[in-house]
Amino acid sequence: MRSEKLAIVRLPSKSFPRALRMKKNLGKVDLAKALIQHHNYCEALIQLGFKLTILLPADHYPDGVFVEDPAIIIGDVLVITSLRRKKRQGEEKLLCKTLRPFFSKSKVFHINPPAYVEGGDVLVTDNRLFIGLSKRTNERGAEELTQIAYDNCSFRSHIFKIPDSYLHLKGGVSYHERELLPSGRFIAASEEIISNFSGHGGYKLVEIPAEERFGANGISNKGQIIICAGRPKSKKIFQRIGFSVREVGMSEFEKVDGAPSCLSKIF
Ligand code: CIR
Repeated sequence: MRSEKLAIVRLPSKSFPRALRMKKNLGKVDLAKALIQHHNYCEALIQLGFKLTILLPADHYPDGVFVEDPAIIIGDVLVITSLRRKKRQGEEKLLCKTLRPFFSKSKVFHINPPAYVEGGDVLVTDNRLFIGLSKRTNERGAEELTQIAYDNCSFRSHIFKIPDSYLHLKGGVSYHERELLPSGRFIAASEEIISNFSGHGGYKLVEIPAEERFGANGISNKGQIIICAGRPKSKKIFQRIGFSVREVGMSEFEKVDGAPSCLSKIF
């Protein structure tokens, strides 16, 4: 096993301001500011101890910076997914070129339409997957992923429908070192899941206030965590449970529904 975890990121491209977005009223994306924020994000990943691979911008894909979505990694298994929105289709192949050499051939799987799964809908814990059914991930995709995870890693999956107001599961819940951190409408679902397998390793549930959009989303390593700047309540909660918190300004990515975990693939 490698001593350092890798983090793959892709630089924002000139076309990034045309990225898909759920809300039109959050203002125009400022590309220069996005590049600075992305740089700061990369610095924070290095501070957390990740070894960084920075990929060139992909002008053809405005959302190509969100490398979390086209692939899912479960231990030594790589799953290349199928992205639901036409504008993003093709990002899978591009990212696969970078990821594939790290995995043995027999451990690489593909999910193909009409099955759809996006990485933002899949929370990988030490021994389980939580899969959100969303506008981007359908039942067929969730079932195919469940089978791959079970056959190759003996992971069980919990599949649940996420609220329509969220793009992806990880917009409302995250997992760090045995703590499951849900917010708002994800709390009840998480409680139910935990109570269903309390005999299987004890996850601790910590609630994140729903009013802080993306407050639950973060990337952690060795006791440190990166979260979006401007989430004072979430920050306090992460500190209370023992994390040293690094805040990164993410405003330009938030405008197009991006949060810290969306911008990297870590393994
Ligand atoms: C999209 O709509 O696909 C992008 N604008 C945002 C993707 C965010 N990705 C993520 O949460 N994993």
